[in-house]
Amino acid sequence: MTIQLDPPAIDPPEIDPTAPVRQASPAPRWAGPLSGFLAGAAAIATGLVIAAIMDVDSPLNAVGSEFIDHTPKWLKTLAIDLFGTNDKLALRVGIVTVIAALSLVVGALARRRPLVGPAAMVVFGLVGGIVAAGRPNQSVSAGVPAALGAVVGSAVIWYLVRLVRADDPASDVPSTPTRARNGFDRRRFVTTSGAVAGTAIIATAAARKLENDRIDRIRSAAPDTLPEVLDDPTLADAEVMSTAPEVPADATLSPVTPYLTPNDDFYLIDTALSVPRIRLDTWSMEIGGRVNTPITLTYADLLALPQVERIITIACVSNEVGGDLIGNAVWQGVLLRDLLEQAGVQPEAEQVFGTSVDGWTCGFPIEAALDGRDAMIAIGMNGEPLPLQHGFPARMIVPGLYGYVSATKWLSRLDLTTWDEAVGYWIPRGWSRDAPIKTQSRIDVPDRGEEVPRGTVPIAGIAWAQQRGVAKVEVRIDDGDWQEASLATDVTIDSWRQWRYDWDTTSVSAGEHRIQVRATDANGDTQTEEVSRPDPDGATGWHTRTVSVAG
Ligand SMILES: Nc1nc2c(c(=O)[nH]1)N[C@H]1C(S)=C(S)[C@@H](COP(=O)(O)O)O[C@H]1N2
Ligand SMILES: [Mo]
Repeated sequence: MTIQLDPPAIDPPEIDPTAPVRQASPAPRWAGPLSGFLAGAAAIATGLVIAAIMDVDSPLNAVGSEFIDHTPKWLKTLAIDLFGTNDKLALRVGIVTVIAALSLVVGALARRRPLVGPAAMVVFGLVGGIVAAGRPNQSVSAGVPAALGAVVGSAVIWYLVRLVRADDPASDVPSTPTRARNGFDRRRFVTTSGAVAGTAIIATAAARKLENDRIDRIRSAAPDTLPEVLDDPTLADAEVMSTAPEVPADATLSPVTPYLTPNDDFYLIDTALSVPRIRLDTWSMEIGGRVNTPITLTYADLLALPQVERIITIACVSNEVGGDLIGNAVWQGVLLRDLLEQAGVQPEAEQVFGTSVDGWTCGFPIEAALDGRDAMIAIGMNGEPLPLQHGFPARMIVPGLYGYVSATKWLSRLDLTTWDEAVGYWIPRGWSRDAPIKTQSRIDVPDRGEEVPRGTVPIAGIAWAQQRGVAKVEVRIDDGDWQEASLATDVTIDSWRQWRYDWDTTSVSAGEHRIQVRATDANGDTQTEEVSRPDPDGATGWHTRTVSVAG
């Protein structure tokens, strides 16, 4: 016998006609990539703010610095060609773009396979953390910001992707038993995304504020004035005076280039993505290596030593012919030879090897410290304590050598070593070990392509041959005879010399003309016409400018 059950009577569901109709629809295609992007942004912002609080380099900067250290020469040259001295900004933008692109892809993939999201964040965190902890003078704690960034990034991507997947056909997200699937909750996704984006922006702004505070703290630890430079009253010879020679008004002949370069206009070249973490109260530098008695110097020690002032033009080896990676300043500090004499240099020493607080290095021949030139540990620049970007608290300045072999900023150590024992930062990267500054000259006016009037047109600029001195500057128009330019008063052989030539354009043809300049040093050597690139040891060739004479 079969029992037949009556089907139970079911009431038809009550429908509230005023309730909004929720359509069960999957999330739009961009929701996955956006989740990835926001997770990446949250991870980076976390890394920035935690690093700033902990006062360590951010994972982003650490990766950038690592990249700088491993950039092949062709790429560095290309970057400088394309971006000039904005190459660091370009690097930052590049890194952020790559991380953003990867995050978008991760987000898209995570929609199908949710574990990809946190897994990718962990990989980002590991890379950032290991690189940060491995930077010079860093400990494992420098890896913490990246680790926390990975945790936050993982949480964000996991949560957002879960919302995105809510109504995907392939989704394995269980729907709550009490509620039927009601589709992608757009409102919740948008509010959560907005909250993540807003928090990331606030965290980034906070990190930037903390970084600025850090820089202000270093700056405010610096004294307002430099110790006095005192001349020995028994000496009359300007060569051995401690003070710099008075700069006569006629040291300047170029209408656009002051004889002394103001600190704010002075070129800046270094590998540091942020000002190194200087703490003046604990900072000291050591002169060590192959010396009889190593010397440790605090900032107060440096200030207390007899001071000298020297006018020295420093230049970057990367300076192209006609380029502006050169500047002239009054440097104040302590003569290196006096300190080396005190330390007692051992006979095996071949180079003076500088190391900066951030681990950059360079070395120059010991002769350059002892041959009578004024190699110095500088603490002042144009009458002020060294600006932060120029190496505060102390840097090396060696007349006649390009900066990359001599001018260590943010000094930490000077070691007397052999050439084999230590190799400076740029040498394995394709630059010469020995790098005396080459004699060069530059046209500052008229400007490239400028239309010059009929009459007397001043052509002026600078010329330099540090340690030898500039003896002659000549100018020629088109391929005419070389004409001697007038030279400004020679202040010192270690600084540039300005020159000027008055060009009479009354009877030259209208249209384009080519101006060239060349300098001759005090040994009688004229700079070579042969054009060569800055690498490996400085550009050569005559600076040439085309201008046009009014019709
Ligand atoms: N610590 C450190 N010092 C450094 C560098 C650097 O990258 N790091 N660059 C050198 C180079 S290549 C040059 S040309 C000079 C530039 O000095 P400036 O930036 O004060 O003009 O600094 C030198 N000292
Ligand atoms: Mo340089």
